[in-house]
Amino acid sequence: MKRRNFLSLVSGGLGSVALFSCSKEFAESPYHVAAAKRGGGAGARYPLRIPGIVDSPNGYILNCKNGGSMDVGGKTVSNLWSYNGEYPAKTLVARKGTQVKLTMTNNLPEHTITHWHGMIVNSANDGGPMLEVATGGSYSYDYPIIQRAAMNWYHPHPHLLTGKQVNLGMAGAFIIRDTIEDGLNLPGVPYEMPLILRDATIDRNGNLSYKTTSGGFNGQVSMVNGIISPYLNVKRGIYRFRILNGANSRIFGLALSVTDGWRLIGNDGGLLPTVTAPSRMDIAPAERLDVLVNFNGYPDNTKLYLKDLRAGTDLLEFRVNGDQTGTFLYPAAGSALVNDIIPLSNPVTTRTFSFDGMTKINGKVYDMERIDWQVPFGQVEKWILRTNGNAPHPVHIHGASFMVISRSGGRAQLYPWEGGWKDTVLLEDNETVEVLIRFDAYKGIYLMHCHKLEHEDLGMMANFEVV
Ligand SMILES: [Cu+2]
Repeated sequence: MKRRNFLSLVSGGLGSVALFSCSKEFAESPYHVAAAKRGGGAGARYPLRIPGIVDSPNGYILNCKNGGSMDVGGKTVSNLWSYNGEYPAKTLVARKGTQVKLTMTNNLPEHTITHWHGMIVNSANDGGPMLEVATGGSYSYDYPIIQRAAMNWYHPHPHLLTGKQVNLGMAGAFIIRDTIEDGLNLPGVPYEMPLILRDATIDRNGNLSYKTTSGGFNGQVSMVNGIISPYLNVKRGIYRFRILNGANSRIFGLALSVTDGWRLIGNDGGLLPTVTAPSRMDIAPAERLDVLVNFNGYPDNTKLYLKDLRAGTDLLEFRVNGDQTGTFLYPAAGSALVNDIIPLSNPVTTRTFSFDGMTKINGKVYDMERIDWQVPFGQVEKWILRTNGNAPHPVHIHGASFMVISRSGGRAQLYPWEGGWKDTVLLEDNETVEVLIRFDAYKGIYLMHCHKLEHEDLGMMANFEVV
């Protein structure tokens, strides 16, 4: 089939390309100069975009289209691919126990399908590559929300083209609410918002430039909610930031410019049992953090920063002015938050998965037609994820959340944001990570893959079947 020929062509052709080289095209871009000069909050900043909300999507239409324009902070890119013309796409919000009904229409010049990352849905609603639709087609989704409160997200998941479509602007947040969260007095809108982090390369024509490399896309500027060098006006009080790493490949090392200014309360799978206050949180593609930031006590006109310690940049500037209306939870580090998580234990079966090179799992490149293993419904299993090199590999599993129980080799530890329920876990070089997982919602075909999207598109993905 054509797909296989294309894959072998790509993997053969990329061997000679230097990874992370700065292209000539980019070196000439005015953004490069601006980005290089930025640091310590200097330079022009632009208002953070806060995506609009679609509450209880029922009949909502996600129109996938290309050729849109977007303000990225004082400049406009004109080759956006998007859901309904916006990046980030609308934040969908739905409560546990409700039904979601929406339709994706494909007005892109190539096939696509939309995946609900982190949502526990049956395989017909999961949006994997086997369900992709051609230009002019559509796909209707209809699924119940059966999981706890969390921030998930949606993005394209077609065969071979995921990295490109996400990079050109297709992604949005999906927030699930439930009664446990309701009882915690957490900040809501306008003091709660998604912060979708990513990187991008803007070419000299002012367009988004996506070039795939086997090492992963490495953009030259960072964006928060699609804005380069954003600021956010905040009031003295508590804010709830729902952070998503929406980058193709980049890992962010997040920190605040002040000491002890935040609390980690949740991650991929929702609220955590215990509140922590890590000074730094490294977040890989597709991982989420639920963070409370305390802006109390700062005089008017104070500026604080959300920093990326890996790139040495200030991702987002907070400008404090005035007082918040209402008072919200800001728990002490170490305090208990929720008690609805029942840990998995006593795995019946152990499976080992080796993430090999940049294209394979257990020595195999993805084949849409091949089911690589079967998992009994309702059974607790231990999955051992390992890599020998060519990491990082953020490993994502569809169809169930999992619990990370150990990491050996490499960093040889677990982090506070890896507690509770996860759907994506980072493997750095030489790391072995053990997770416990149980598929107890639906039988059917699901995916496991590297969420470095270039690795995914090159074949570091596998189908399995819950039976
Ligand atoms: Cu990978």
